[in-house]
Amino acid sequence: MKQTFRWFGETDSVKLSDIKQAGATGVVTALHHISNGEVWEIDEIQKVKNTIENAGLEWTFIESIPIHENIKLKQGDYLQRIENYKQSLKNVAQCGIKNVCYNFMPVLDWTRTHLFWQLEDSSTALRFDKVEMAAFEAFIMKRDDVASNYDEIILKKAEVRFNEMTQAEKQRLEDSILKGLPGTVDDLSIPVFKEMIAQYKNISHDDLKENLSYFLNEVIPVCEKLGIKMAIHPDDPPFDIMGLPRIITSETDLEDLVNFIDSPSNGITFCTGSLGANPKNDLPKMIEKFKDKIHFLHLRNVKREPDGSFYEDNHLDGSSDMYEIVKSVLKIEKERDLSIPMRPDHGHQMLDDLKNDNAYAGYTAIGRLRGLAELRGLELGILKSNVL
Ligand code: DNO
Repeated sequence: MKQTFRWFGETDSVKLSDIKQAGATGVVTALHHISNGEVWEIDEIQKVKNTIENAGLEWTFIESIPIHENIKLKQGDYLQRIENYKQSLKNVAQCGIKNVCYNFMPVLDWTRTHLFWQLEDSSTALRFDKVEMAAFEAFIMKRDDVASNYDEIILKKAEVRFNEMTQAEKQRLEDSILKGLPGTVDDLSIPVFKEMIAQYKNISHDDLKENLSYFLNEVIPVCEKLGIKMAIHPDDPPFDIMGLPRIITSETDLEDLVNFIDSPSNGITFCTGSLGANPKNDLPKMIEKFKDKIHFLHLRNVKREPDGSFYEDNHLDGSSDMYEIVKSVLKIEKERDLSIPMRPDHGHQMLDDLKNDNAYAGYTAIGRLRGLAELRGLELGILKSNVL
C-alpha cells in the first residue's frame, strides 16, 4: 500500500514535516479555501503542490473536489456547476494530479454526535450515538418526520436522554453535528440547515442515484481523456439520517455505482470505517468483488453497538477484522501489480495531542501515526508470511 496522510493545509496544526516523520510518502489534501462549486485555478493548485513537494512529499490524492448541492439535486445552475467541475479536473490534471476523491452525500458530509468522546485509557475518539442523533433530530432540530428513520424504542430512549442532558451537552451535540467536521464545507445554523434539507423533500434514493449517474456520465468521459481516477467515498454513517437519502452504503449501492458508467476512471474510495458501520457489509468480500475499482483506501475500524451506534476504535481493534481486510487488499494489489494509496483514517486524540486545543477531530498526529505504524507492521507481517 502507498502510505499517505491527510493534511488540511497551512492552518493544520499537523505540519508536512510531521507527516514525513510519520513515514508517509504521500499527502492527501484539497483546496479547502475555494468555495464549493467554483473552479480550482491552476496557480492555486500549483502553489499547494509546490509546498508539498518542497517538503519532500507527493500530493497523491485530492480529497475532495466537493460536489455542489445543485448537482446533487439536479436543479438551478447545475449545468454550470458541472462545467466548473470539469474545468477543475482539467486543471488538476494539468498540474499532474490524477486521483480525485469525492462524495455524494446530501447536505452533510460525515456526521458524528461526539468529536472527543473519552475512552477508558483517557484518549478520545469520534462517536456516533444513534439515540443522541435521534434526540438531535426530534428535539433540537424539531424535524417533523423523525419516525421515518427511527423506531419507537430509540425515540423513547432519545426523549429520556434529551431530558437528562445539560445545556452544555445539548450544545456539544448540536455543534458536533453542525459546525463542520474537518474537510466538510460549511458551518451551519439550524434554520439554514433545515432549508437545505427541505430541498430534498421529494428526492428519493432512486432519484439521487439517477442524479449521481447523470453527473458521472458527464464527468467520467472527461476523466478518461485526462487519465484521472475518480473515487467515490461511501456515506458516513451508512444509513439515512435527518430524512436524507444516503445512497452509497452497501455492496448493492457500489454495484449500482460501477454500473452507472463502465470506465477505469469510475472508482471507489474503500473506507473500511464508513462501510464497516453497517454489519451487513462483508469487507474482505467486497474488496475482492470491487478489486479493479478500488483506487483509494481509508483504513479504520469502528466498534459497532447493538442499537446502531458506533465509535472509532484503534485501527486493529473494533468490529472489523483488519488482518483479513489488509490481506484482501494485498491480494488485489498483487493481481493488479500496483500499490493502492492508503491513509490511516482518523485516530484517537492521545498523549501530547490531548493538550492541543486546535486539534481537528479525528485528525491529530499521534493517533494517526499509531494507526499508520500498526497498519504498516500488519502489511509487512502479511507480506513476509507467504499467506497471499
Ligand atoms: C472523513 C472523511 C470525509 C471524506 C469525504 C470525501 O474523515 O473521510 O470527510 O473526506 O466524505 O469526500
